[in-house]
Amino acid sequence: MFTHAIVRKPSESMLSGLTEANLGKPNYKLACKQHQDYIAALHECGIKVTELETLEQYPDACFVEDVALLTPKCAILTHPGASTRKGEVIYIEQAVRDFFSNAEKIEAPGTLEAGDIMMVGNHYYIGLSKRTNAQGAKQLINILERYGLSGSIVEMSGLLHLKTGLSYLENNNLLTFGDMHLHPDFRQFNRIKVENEEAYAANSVWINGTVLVPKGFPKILKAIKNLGYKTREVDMSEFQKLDGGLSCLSLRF
Ligand code: CIR
Repeated sequence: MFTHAIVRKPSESMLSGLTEANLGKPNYKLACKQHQDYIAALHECGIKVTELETLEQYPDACFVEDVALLTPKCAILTHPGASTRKGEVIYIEQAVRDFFSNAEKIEAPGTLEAGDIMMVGNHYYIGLSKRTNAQGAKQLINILERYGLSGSIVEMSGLLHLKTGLSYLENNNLLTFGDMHLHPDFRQFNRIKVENEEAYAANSVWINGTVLVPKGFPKILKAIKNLGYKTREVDMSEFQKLDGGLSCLSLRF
C-alpha cells in the first residue's frame, strides 16, 4: 500500500523538455490541467500528495520519478544520465528528507534514473538504458542489499526507460510491451501484452488496488479491467509529447 506521493508542478519551460516523441510542443495550460487531474486521481486512490513548486530552470523537473527511488527502508537519490536533469536532484532531496531520515546517493561515474527501476515486492529490476549505466545499477544493488532488499540488472534496448515497456500491477500481473513480452527475466509473471499502437499505455500505475491508465488506449484498459482491477483513466497527452508516462509524474511511497 502507498500512503504518500510527491509531485512537482510543470513549469512553462517544459516546452523545451527533452523529447524524441515527435508529437509537437506541449500546451502548457493543458498540461497544468492534466497535472491537476493526475493529482485528483492519486487522491482517489487514498494518497496524500505533496505538490512541489515549479523549477523553471529544469524543463523536465515535473518527471520527479527519475530523480529518486523511495523504498520502504530508505530513499535513494539518483544521478540522472541526462545532463540537463542532473541539477534536479538537490531539489528533490529537500522534499525527500522531510519523509526519510536516511537518503543514500548514486555517485558519478554511475548514472541512474528511477524510470529504469521496477519494484516487485522487495526486489528491484534495474534496466540498462541511455540514462542508467552498469555502474549506477551496481551502486543501487549494493545500497538495496544493505537494507535487506535486492536488485537485478535487466538488459534491454529501444526503450527510454525500463518502465516505458513494463508495469507491474501486483498479484503477479505484468504489462509488457515489445521485446519485454518474451524477455527471459520476466517469464514467471502473468504477462499482458500491450499492442504496438497502444505502446504508451505500457506505462500504467498500480496504486492501492486501482490502476491508473493513460486515456485513449481501450484495448489495454479492457484487459486490465478483465483482470479485476478498478481503473482510472488520466489524460496525459501533453506529457506524452515529452516522452513522460504516468509513473514519471510522481514518487509514490
Ligand atoms: C526525459 O526525457 O527525461 C523526460 N522528457 C521524460 C522523462 C520520463 N520519465 C520516465 O519515463 N520515468
